[in-house]
Amino acid sequence: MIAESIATQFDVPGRLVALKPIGAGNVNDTYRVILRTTFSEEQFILQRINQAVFKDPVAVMANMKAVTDHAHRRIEAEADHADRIWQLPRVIPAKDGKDYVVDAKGGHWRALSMIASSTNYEKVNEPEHAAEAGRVLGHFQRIISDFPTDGLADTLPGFHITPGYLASYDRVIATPGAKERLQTVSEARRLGKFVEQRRDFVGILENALEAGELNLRPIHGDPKITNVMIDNFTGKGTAIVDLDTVKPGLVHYDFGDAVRSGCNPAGEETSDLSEVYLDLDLFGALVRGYLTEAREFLTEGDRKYLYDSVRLIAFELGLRFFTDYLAGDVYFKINYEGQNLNRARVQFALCESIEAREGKMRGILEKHC
Ligand code: GN1
Ligand code: MG
Repeated sequence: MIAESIATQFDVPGRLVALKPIGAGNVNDTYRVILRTTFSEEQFILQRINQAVFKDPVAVMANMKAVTDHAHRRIEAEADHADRIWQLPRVIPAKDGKDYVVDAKGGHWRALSMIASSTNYEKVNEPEHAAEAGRVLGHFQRIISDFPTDGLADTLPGFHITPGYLASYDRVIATPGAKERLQTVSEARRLGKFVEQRRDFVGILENALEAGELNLRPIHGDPKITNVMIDNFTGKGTAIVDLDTVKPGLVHYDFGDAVRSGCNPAGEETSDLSEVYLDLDLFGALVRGYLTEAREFLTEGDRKYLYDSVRLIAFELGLRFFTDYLAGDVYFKINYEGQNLNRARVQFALCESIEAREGKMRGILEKHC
């Protein structure tokens, strides 16, 4: 098996004893690798970068290496005053010194250190979990906030630029395959109307950026709840993982993504839309945790757009799933036919729930900001 021969090319001592696929993630292939020597066991994460999505995997690794080196230095420098041990994956070099291994087909693989004694969750039910998710995101953004954005490549052009996703949607709905799905599937037509009613809203963050109200900063890009590691012993957040979308962007993309994934108790994959809503208790807790760290670097302009970012990122992800369903599932991996349509239904239902709670959410933000 190809993953096994790749796993042994990284600079980790011991003999390979097992390699377990981890189902997580809609984009990359991920494995847990276990190696043993006479007296010790080493584990690490092995991933094949999806090159249909990340066209320049070498730049992805350069961003990841530069940002994690910087973040590890900041974590060390602050360690004596921290209320916990913060962790962050480390890029494990290959035996030839590179940060990746290339297989015979040109596929790029990387090895990352594991986060000790911790668990990630698909869903959030407890306000304290939401607070920790907010804290972990705020902490990560804070320790990378002084990393210069011109030191980072744009590894995924158009990522989180909602008007660009709307333009792709428009291209896709004009294709014969999409037309057929829209004709035959009534739920697809309903979602199509949902999109039409929100066309004017999609430019809200990009317009603010262009007007100089917001600024680009290094961001995580994908701080969904499954990427937040919770310490098994203390219950506190200890790390954020999945760093391949770290690049210049708006901190709002991150905040919106953390809220849309961390404050919907039903998670992303439910098929029961009646369970999907934005829980205000979870939201209050997440905002509290986030601002503990983010208060220090958020500007007046940033604060003004926090609510909109939540509505927008739920809408955007729904639009991305819906477009992919109509395009024939070419981007997000699926386990059953119609999964991307269902994922879109969930995010759009969440978006409606966010719209219905606008006043209350703005109130909570004002209280904490
Ligand atoms: C993808 O692969 P994964 O699960 O880490 C996607 C995110 C979405 C997320 C939704 C590069 O992330 O933008 O929010 O699915 N990543 C990319 O589950 O498109
Ligand atoms: Mg990801």
